[in-house]
Amino acid sequence: MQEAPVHLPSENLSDAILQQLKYGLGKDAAHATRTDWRLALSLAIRDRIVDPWFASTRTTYAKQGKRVYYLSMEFLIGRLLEDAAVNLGLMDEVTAFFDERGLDAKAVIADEPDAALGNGGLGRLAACFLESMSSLGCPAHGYGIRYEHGLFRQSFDDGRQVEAPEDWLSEPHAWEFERAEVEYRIGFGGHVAEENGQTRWYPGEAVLARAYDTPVIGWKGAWANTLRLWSARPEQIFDLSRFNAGDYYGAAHQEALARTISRVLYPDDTTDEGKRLRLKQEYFFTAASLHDILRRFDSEYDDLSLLPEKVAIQLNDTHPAIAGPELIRILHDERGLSFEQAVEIARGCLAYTNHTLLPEALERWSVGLMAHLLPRHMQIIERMDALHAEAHPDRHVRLIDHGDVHMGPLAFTTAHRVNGVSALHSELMKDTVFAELNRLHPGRIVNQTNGVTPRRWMLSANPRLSALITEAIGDGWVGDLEQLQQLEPLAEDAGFVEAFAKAKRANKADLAAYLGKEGTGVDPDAMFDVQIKRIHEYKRQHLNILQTIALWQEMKDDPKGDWVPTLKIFGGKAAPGYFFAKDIIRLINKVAEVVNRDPDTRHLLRVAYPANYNVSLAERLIPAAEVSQQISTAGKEASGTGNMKFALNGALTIGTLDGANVEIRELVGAENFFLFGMTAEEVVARRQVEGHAWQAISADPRLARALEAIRHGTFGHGFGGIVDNVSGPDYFLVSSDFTDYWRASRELDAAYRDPKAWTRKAILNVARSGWFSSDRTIRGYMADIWDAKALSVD
Ligand code: T68
Repeated sequence: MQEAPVHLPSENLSDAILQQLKYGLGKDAAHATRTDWRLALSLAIRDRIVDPWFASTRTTYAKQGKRVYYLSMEFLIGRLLEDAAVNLGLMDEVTAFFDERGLDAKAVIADEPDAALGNGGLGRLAACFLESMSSLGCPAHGYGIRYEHGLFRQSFDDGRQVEAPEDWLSEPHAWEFERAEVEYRIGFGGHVAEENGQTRWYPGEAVLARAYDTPVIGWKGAWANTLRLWSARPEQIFDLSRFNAGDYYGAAHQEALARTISRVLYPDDTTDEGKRLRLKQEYFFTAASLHDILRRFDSEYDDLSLLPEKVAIQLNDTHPAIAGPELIRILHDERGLSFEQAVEIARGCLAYTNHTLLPEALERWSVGLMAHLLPRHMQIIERMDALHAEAHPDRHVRLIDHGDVHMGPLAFTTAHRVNGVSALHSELMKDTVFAELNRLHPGRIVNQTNGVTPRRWMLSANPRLSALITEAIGDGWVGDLEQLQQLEPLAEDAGFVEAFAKAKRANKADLAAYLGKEGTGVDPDAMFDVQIKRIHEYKRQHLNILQTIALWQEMKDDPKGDWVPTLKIFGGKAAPGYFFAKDIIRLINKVAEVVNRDPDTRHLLRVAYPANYNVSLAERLIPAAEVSQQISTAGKEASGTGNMKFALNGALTIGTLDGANVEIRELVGAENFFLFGMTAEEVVARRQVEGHAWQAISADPRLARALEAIRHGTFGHGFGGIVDNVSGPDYFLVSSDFTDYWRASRELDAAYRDPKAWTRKAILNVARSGWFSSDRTIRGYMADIWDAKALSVD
């Protein structure tokens, strides 16, 4: 934790940085390290956020605005310094300051640890939403957990993923303010008693949740919201009597146990193991957030029926779904409302976003565990289940089924709106997992297609293209991304086409230099083809690597052929317990080893897999990408947001009709998108075909040969599981989609051979991607779900 600055911040940024270095950090400029400079800069910039932050809070109180609370287990915020400097318009001054001292501003900014408090898309979406809510002036708080260790650090050992703990808090964290006075007691276990007709829960143990606030400044610094993260602490620091008796371990036991709750981010993006601790984490941050929300509400209003008018609580997936029973418990048990009133008010406040239809990722908790950890909540869930069954006697939806509490249906029934994250996904929700609930509650499911913040994913990440766009159409696009449409006519302007291609080429050269340092020699003129995301069978990195093997084999047959030199880039982590995904990682690395050193083809094909993919690496890769791989089995990727970042940065997508790919293709135009593969409906039908994988392999000699090479050990051994899977059950239809994927890939190569036509397509992708701004998404939530109004500081 950083001490508060002791001096008033200087108006002049240079002076402010020097003041912070001296008085905030106690360092002399002559001896400052890069980290000292980074911290001094961060503190100087943080000082500039405080006034707009206070002003935003005062405005919300004064105007009695409705507040939005975004509850999320994950906020994948990455680095904060550049976001803040960019949004405050300070980047030029920052660069000049370090230039003058012979220091590289970029390196200073890159010194910040990447806050990886999330696994993937869900956590990054929450971070983009925070930024957009601030940029739009939507009064909001993000609530989550201050994990001591974020997502594990990935390295490779002989191609295998190795996980090491991540340690972002080992250095001082310049952005947060610890709020020692904001602390809530969070109980677990114990028993429930009836007293004078009132039900009371007496927890058997408790921890304290302490608040840490990070201000989130919006575009042009006009508004700032708060990200409040909870850290777990013991009620009693340590047991002095045990300590004095020489039992040092025993004395520290309680503390260690309590702190475990906010120790690590759960490293899975599909399944939930480690049940007990995970459920504790979920209740811990949800309960602390609700206490905080109600405390703030009570300070302004004294009529609980106003809650839905003044408070919107968004549940980011079901991880905070215990908010329903907890809010009902507080309103009914502690505040004396009738159960029905409590349910109605809670539902008026709550809304739930679903991010997956994968059955294994839908949360459920055993009744035994729930009753043990949260006995009163279990009773409330039983009562809600009974009420729901009573209201709809001929229906089968149960909140409790086969001894499990189903968090999806629980969230659904305690929310007034439920949303999917792309048009296709929202429709599939109505047809599949929530079909019956949708019939019972028509109109409750709405769609809000995801978006990404243009400040980070264009303005900061791609300064070259940003400058070019601003030169062409002015800078209005940063706050209103649909203005990119004005670029359309420039796709026919030879000068602009050339400048655009030059910017992309320079971004590629930067990335080539970076990857070169990482050990992969790279030709910046090759086609940069990128697949970055969590490693998962449904995302089908194995389809991509199979096609890469087949391509390599054909190149070897005919090295003088008219091939497009290609660099295949992969990035992503696998859940530590997901062994199939880890095999895919090792296969990619082994293919890279073989292909990259093959003298016949190394001028034609390279494979790069930089380790430890994270937000900062994405910011390097996306601006340099020319091809965006979005190849999930149709019906499985809820939306995707990487797909939007690529299109916005002028990469052309090769993809299936899945998630937001559908909307991207509609907007950028079918002729500027390389479509392949089965539709979601065809996927369902294909699975019914007996021996579908074998049929596909028999019909495609390229696929058969690629699989044969793997089986015969061309890339080492231990890949039988992958080969057996894609030639046997092949649930994700890798084999059945292979032939069409090959066709689309070669069409893409053909298109790449005409650089001007390719660049035109790339420009049209940029010009037509404005709709994918998270500003648009947040406006949708404000209008359709939260009924919240934007405010501005007068
Ligand atoms: C992603 N989900 C979707 N989940 O897969 C992606 N899950 O299509 C979508 O674009 C994105 O959400 C945003 O809507 C996830 O990222 C998780 O990370 C996750 C984490 C823990 C448990 C389950």
